[in-house]
Amino acid sequence: MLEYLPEQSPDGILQLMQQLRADPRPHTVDLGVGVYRDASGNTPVMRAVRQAQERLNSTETTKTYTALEGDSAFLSAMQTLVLDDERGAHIAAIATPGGTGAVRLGFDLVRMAWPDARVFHTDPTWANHLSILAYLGMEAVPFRYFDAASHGIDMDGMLQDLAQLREGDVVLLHGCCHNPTGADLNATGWQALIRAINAAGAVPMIDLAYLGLGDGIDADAAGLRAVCAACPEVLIAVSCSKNFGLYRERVGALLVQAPDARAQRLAQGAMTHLNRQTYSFPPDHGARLAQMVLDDPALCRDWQDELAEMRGQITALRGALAAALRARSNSDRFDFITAHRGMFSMIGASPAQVTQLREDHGIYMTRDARINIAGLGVDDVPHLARAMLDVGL
Ligand code: PLP
Ligand code: TYF
Repeated sequence: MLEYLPEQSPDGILQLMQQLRADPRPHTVDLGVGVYRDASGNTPVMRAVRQAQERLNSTETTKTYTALEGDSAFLSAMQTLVLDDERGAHIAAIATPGGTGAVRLGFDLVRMAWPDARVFHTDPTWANHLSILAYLGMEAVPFRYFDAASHGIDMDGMLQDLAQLREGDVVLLHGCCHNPTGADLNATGWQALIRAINAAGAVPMIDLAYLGLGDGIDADAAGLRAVCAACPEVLIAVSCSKNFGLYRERVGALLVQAPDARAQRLAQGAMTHLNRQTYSFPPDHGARLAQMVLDDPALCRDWQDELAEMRGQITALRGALAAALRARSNSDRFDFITAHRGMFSMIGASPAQVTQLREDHGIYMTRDARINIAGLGVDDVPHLARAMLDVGL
């Protein structure tokens, strides 16, 4: 039977990493995969996470199964972190393996509830959103979002395209730190989006993979909290990979806001069922570490401090790169880099320029010219600025 399997196209981001590892040049710059790196190029275990891990090691008495929906203390901690509200909203929640698990099961839930739902997504969006939707046989509809000329958001185009929404369609949004563009909605943009969604009776689904890496936890969550205040039903796919540095532990959660107690019960039942059908119990070790950090005031403060340091380093690199480009180009046409948020910016290079940056300058980025700002060492900034102008940007 195996010979009947279709060939799969590889993940472009991970393929790029392999290509970089095979590059014999002594100095290369890895701006590919979205992983935070500190000034010495290291992706650290965060201090509070390490402490929680030591505490867990010495106090853990069992590894027996948790619950199908995941550990309840973890789910409460996620809900408090993300929503921070006292509205008594009806929230159903499951722990998932990473944010990707939450995205996947979120789509599954939509399909169970409303088989004809179309998923409207920003153009562009994270490639895995599209491959998961294709795998599930769900219809993906792009809507205009990124304006290549201004490197900001095409509000008029976005609202025109969202006028096509029908009841039961889903609008997939990035909570903050848009991947791949770096362009986020402002408060006015979120309100316009909410009006378009509610006018159609559509359902927002928010992918939240970079909470705290833009402007801070509350600022980064403001858009999605406004959505939750205004829309009866909301799906939120949370990842703890980047903001807790827990990448390989696979920590995430799917939070679903329901309009009433009955819908909450149905959603909780379906979500628990999806965990059971997919892998039974979600992984617990990393989730417990995140929960211990969030529930211990001292650890939580230290985590927030370290997260602020990470965010500060990204902001500083954005400022340094924009300044270097401003000086070299004698123009402000690269200032958009400081307006973007999170790890990524799309710098507008053509595929040919992306190739030239790699071949002539050893600078690796994805084909869509997305750079991971956190991949830059301080010494790489002038090199990148020079190379960008050299290839004609
Ligand atoms: N969504 C987006 C937009 C991402 O960039 C990522 C990646 O890191 C994820 C979801 C999920 O990541 P993970 O499954 O590693 O938690
Ligand atoms: O976009 C990124 O680089 C991150 C990390 O299949 C990632 O989201 C990349 C590829 C992938 C899963 C995660």
